[in-house]
Amino acid sequence: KIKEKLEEDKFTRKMGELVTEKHVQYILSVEKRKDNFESVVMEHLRMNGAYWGLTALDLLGKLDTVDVDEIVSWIMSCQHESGGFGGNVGHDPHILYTLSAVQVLALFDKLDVLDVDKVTNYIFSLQNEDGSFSGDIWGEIDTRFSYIAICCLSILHHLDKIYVEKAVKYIISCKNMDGGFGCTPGGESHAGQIFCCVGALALTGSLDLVDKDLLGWWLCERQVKSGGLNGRPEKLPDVCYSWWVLSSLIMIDRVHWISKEKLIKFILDCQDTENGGISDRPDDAVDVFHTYFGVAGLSLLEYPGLKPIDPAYALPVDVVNRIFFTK
Ligand code: GRG
Ligand code: ZN
Repeated sequence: KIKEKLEEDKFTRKMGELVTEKHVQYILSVEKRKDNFESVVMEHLRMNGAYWGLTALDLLGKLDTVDVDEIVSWIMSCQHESGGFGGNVGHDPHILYTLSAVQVLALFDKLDVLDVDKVTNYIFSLQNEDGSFSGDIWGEIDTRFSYIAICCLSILHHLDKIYVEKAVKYIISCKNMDGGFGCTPGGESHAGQIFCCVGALALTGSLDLVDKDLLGWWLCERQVKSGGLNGRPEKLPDVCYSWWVLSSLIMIDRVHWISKEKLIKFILDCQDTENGGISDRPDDAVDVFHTYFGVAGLSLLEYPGLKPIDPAYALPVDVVNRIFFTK
């Protein structure tokens, strides 16, 4: 028994552990602080920040510590007459913030405050002739926006609003020889874009169009010596790829091709164990983005005490179940 206990202690010391309460405090404090450097830089991304912070809180089991009505009314005041949402009050609408707004409303079971036709018409207005999506009226095209359109419409039960077949065809036109995907046809494979393309294909039931062994091989090669994952060959590991790479590996059923234990250790090593928060790499400064993706990665790795997250919707599994099985 004593020997067993010693072994267990050695393991915990080696692995460290998730300082849940510190992360909850860190996320809540970032939400309140409006005058620090991070908040100033993040001002235009507030809607995305709200999704990262609140989803992390939910995974940590602490969503009940925030004021739901205040957040919901702030979200609705970010909606533009076109139906899309801006990053903050008075900002121009963009598909990026529209997904975050819909996801946060889903977290709180408040999707019924939306005028669904208005939001879905906005998304449809961004689909181009070749099936691709622009991010806003200025026209930038990227497979990120294809994922967002499909994820958003799927949450709202309105995939029928767009040309799904054309959308899938465009995503496949961004597939590369290495099995990965880029942001437009011919664009270099990048783990972030791979998440978007694999996620969109998963949500439209088109994963049979992916060469799972070839892509799985590219994705599992992202794990470096420290256990962390990078986003492309020869790049440094970064906690956020624990989401982009890992969720993709799960969707194509190849997650057993990396070492889960080493990745858990890498993420735990990126915590600020004193003040809370998770950084991109050990000893860097923490931020909400990496705190969310660290926690979400640990959730995908089935770390004890965390709610499970859905790899395609990037929402807690219980939220996704509520969307599809209760109404
Ligand atoms: C709901 C989770 C969720 C996402 C919404 C916005 C979006 C859809 C997806 C973004 C996908 C993406 C492109 C992620 C990559 C972000 C990132 C870390 C980019 C950094 O790229 P580089 O080239 O860094 O600057 P590296 O790591 O290659 O050195
Ligand atoms: Zn990162």
